[in-house]
Amino acid sequence: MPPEPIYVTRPALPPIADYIAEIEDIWEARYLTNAGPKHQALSRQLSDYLEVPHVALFANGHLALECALQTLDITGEVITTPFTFASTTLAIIRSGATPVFCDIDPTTYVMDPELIESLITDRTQAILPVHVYGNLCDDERIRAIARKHGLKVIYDAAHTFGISRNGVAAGNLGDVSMFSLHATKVFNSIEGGVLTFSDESLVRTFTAWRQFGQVGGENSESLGTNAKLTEFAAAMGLCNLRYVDENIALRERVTNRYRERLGGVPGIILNPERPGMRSNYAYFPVLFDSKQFGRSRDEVAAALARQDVFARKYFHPLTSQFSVFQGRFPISETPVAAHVAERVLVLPLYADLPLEDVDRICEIILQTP
Ligand code: T4K
Repeated sequence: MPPEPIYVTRPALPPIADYIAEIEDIWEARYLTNAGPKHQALSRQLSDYLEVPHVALFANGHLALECALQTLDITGEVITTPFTFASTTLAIIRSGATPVFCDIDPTTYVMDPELIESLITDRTQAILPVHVYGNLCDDERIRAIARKHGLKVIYDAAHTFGISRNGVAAGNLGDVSMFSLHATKVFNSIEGGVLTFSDESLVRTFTAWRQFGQVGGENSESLGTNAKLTEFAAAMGLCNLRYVDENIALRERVTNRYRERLGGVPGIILNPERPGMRSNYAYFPVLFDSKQFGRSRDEVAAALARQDVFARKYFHPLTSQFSVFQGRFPISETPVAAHVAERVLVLPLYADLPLEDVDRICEIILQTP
């Protein structure tokens, strides 16, 4: 029998008995959505787990990001990164603001803070960096720049569930952070998103936005939308949260195996290990330098695909190069991001990926003709 295909990720699911037990309450309560008991329980548990003062839950991470931008009235320029998933850039533009693309650091792939000030104009209102692959941005520098110029900092923390650095949890960085609870993430509620923040007044603002601008009653106090997390999604979150630490430990095992097999190979560049950081092992990005390794990223990806291993080119193309923008954002303005996007490949990584499969994947990579 040929081996089963291996995808870049495989969602974490709890034992099915856990989920059935959890959703039995929904039949009792007949409360299916609109911030019911499961939603409220998940909010409390996530605020504890993420070690943040406040959370607001959403139907998905993308709408959570749109909520942050729209309720903070960000309609001018937003300094951001093109080395990210579509959502980050689309949220800015769909909210009526203008992205200004900043280049990235060549080793961690997050926004290079040295370059931010040169991009600030009198129209700049916010900085929206991404902790890409769970590599935390230089928040101290970014916040100092933001304070000096009166800007908001909204983090796309979609990849950062459970991460902390020197005891500070990721959700406490910036004014607001967005976590994705999508099926493909370290922790999922099938679909889902979270905003974390310390300003208590935003609880009402965010809650209203996700339900048509209404907080009880029939009046809309803002131009909100419908972005509510259902009780079934919240129930999945409650179940998965019981196993997330175990899953992260299993992901660490897989990550270590990749590091053992691929570390030190000329032309294969791994993300640096992160001292002082509690990691979540969300992604395993690898950069292929074809001059040294002898084969390009695309050749390696094709060799893997021939063996039914589907690694992904996250993030290629850069969001600034999407066809919808019709060349509006020159790639020459972010040369490091352009370089990384041409060479990066994200390898399969999930809690129950057998180590023998990791070995096989590494063999295919190393033997790529
Ligand atoms: N900001 C950043 C930086 C993000 O990375 C994301 C999401 C967001 C914002 C937005 O958050 P959400 O609105 O999504 O909460 C996937 C995810 O759909 C997306 O959530 C994620 N980033 C992105 C990095 O990856 P695709 O288009 O690659 O998904 P797809 O369907 O190709 O899935 C990848 C692989 O996972 C498949 O080959 C098979 C496997 N898979 C996927 C699903 C959905 C399964 O085995 N089971 C499944 O149910 O975007």
